Amino acid sequence: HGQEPWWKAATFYQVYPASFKDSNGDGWGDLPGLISKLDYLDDLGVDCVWVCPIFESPQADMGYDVSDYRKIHAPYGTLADVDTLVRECHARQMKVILDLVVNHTSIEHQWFKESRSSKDNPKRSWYIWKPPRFDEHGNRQPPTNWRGYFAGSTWAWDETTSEYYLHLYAPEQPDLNWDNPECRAAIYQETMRFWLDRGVDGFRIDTVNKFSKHADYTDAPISDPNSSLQPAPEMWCNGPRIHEFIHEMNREVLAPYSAVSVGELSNTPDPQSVLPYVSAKRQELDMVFEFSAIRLGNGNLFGGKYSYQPFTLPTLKAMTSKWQRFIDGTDGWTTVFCENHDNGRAVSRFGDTSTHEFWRRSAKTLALWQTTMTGSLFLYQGQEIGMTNMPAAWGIEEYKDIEAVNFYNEAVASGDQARIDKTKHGLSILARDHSRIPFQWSEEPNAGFCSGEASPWMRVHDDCGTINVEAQTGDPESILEFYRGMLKLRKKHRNVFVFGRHVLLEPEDEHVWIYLKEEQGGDGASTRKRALVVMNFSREERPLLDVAAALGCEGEAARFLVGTDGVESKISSLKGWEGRIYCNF
Ligand code: TEU
Repeated sequence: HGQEPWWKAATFYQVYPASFKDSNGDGWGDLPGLISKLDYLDDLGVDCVWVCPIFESPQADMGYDVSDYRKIHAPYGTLADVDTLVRECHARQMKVILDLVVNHTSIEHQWFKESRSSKDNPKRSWYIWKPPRFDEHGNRQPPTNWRGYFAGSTWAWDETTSEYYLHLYAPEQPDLNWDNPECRAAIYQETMRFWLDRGVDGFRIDTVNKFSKHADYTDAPISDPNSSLQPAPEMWCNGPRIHEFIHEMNREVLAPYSAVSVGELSNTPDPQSVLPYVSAKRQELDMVFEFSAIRLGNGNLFGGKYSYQPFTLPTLKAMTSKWQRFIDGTDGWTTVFCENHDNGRAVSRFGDTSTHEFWRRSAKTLALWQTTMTGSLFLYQGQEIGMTNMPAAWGIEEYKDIEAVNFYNEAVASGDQARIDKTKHGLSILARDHSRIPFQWSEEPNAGFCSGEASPWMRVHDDCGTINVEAQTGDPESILEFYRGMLKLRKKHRNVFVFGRHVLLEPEDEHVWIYLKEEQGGDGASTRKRALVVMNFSREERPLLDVAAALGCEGEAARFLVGTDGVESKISSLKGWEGRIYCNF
């Protein structure tokens, strides 16, 4: 795979800048803080840093509401700090990508201020405006019955011109109208070329499949008879012109700069609809995040999101395999991840935090899972030390995210205690807040995230005295050192782990997860390199299958490669939450 682009075998690391490292004692992470930790990321084995939105923003949705794409939100630092970040990353042979949020802007963006000022403003059609409807009593109603992602209607009434504007997320996040060519040109120029000219290497593109809306703006079918608002993702996901827009963006900006692109693509469970985005010959995106596996446990889309749905290991395996295999035999590419800033912590959701020992073992097994999968690997800050969800004992006031707050308030407004309890329970597992609390650097006050005198913008985890970078550095048993080793191993055997074919074995086993990774091409099936990944996703000891037979080789040739317990275990059973890799090379 010598000719493969750099981003395929790369390890990406997502930084949530508000919570990574505060350098000036205001309790809010910043760019100088991030820069001071680049050696840490370099030592871990990171090749590319993805920084979540740092642009000027009123922070209605943590910077996913941008009021000026060419300015930095002051608490993060300055443009000069971004230049330093780019330089310091490149000096370490690391790349850096920014978050591109162009489905919507903030209501404070100049474009929107102009657009809302009058119906004949030149930027009026840069956003999506519609007249009201009226019910039989003559009451004003929004143009459609659509429910937005953060609860409530997707339409906000604007007095100035007596029309509604569309917002799929918060009312503070009006949707841009991609059908307007001047608007698209401004996006390419001001939000993309501006940063590429400053040396950034590409973008994670927010909500990339929602730029083209279905033009008819009709009501969504009733799926929730108890509500006047209905989920309507089919009205705005993968719309009629989406591939035209993404291809244009590629031709206009991404390709000329050789910029890497990873699109965030939700509500698209059908592989046939995902492939066109990532098929190389179509020249759209390099790769996308698909969320079926990471969304397990979420209730149905929209209103029911925080009604927790337990799931089994076979379901997780099936989801994983589906999205490992969907590029087989195509020219597409995929991503590997189990955490981000929009989901609860993986060890709390897919692992076991009931005891210290199970926490450590299961976090390492999750590491084994992630680092042996096909695609570009994305780690989320804190995953490498096994950071967990916020403690169950914390009150609802510790949840700061607009989505969590709105869903909770909606439940409270219903007056239905069962619904309130259900929502609280769901939030305790799934809320976006869990991944947004301060990073745990050390056992110092405020976990070393900010100075002891400062008050961090979110509460620091009670467990930061034991779960932190300092405690794990150099400890051969630690999650952090395990990640470090696995990231090296993944690259060393990239033909197997990064580029190999994934084959699921024993799909119905409720406790043990087993898959083969097989090098593609080569001289023939018998000499092809193969690895067998076996992971016990339960607390109890489980029998190990016949490894040599599963690898398709004679007993002598099956070799132990690595395991979560470190040294080779001769025991023919797996301890609770133990994982191992065997191979034929
Ligand atoms: O998220 C887009 C999105 O649709 C979901 O994945 C999101 O997590 C939400 O919880 C759905 O209920 C992206 C960003 O990752 C997210 O942080 C932003 O809030 C959102 O876009 C709006 O910009």
